Amino acid sequence: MTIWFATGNLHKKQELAAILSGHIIKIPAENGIDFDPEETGSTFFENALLKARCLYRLTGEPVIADDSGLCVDALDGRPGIYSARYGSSGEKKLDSRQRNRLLLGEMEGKENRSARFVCSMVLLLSEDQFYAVQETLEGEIILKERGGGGFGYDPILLIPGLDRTVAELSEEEKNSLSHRGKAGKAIAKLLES
Ligand code: ITT
Repeated sequence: MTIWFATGNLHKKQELAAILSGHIIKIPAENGIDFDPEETGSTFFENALLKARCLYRLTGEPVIADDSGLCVDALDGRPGIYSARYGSSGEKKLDSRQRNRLLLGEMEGKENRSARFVCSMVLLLSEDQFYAVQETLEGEIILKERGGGGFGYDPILLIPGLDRTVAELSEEEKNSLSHRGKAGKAIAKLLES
């Protein structure tokens, strides 16, 4: 099946394409579609549905959308749905490394290091027919970045049972336990049924 993925994030595309390997995953940027909807929702789910609907209106074909982020307990769940924009304002845009440094700075001296990645994923089959799943990957904010794999906040989330950060996992290992991997597998099952 050919499915659109409502994302501009190539890392997300690579991860999801590995899970939905029996399907063709198309993204707007690789198909000449200008796609950058304003994420105005107040939850991961609202933003995922908003992105899915926006691309469905442009393509008229089944769409998957993912809204995800890092929720840190000691920061009352921040950066949460604002993870991609954390520390940015107006012209000032931070890259991943700068965002990680900013977050480690905010976490200085905090005893409670618990945090999780959250991924809300929507499979939209037509304007009013969709399936939604939300998954997490539990971990702890490490003191200093570690690892060169993955993307975004992966170098600062430690998986305590493995004593490795998400950036120290192979792509297969990350997909086997990550928020996006688990959500993607649930969507894959739906597509098979
Ligand atoms: P799209 O909206 O185009 O899909 P995006 O990167 O802006 O791409 P989000 O709005 O969902 O996606 O923001 C998610 C941010 O949360 C992302 O930019 C990363 O900073 C972070 N994030 C999400 N999943 C992650 C993962 O698996 N590993 C590391 N960081 C992740």
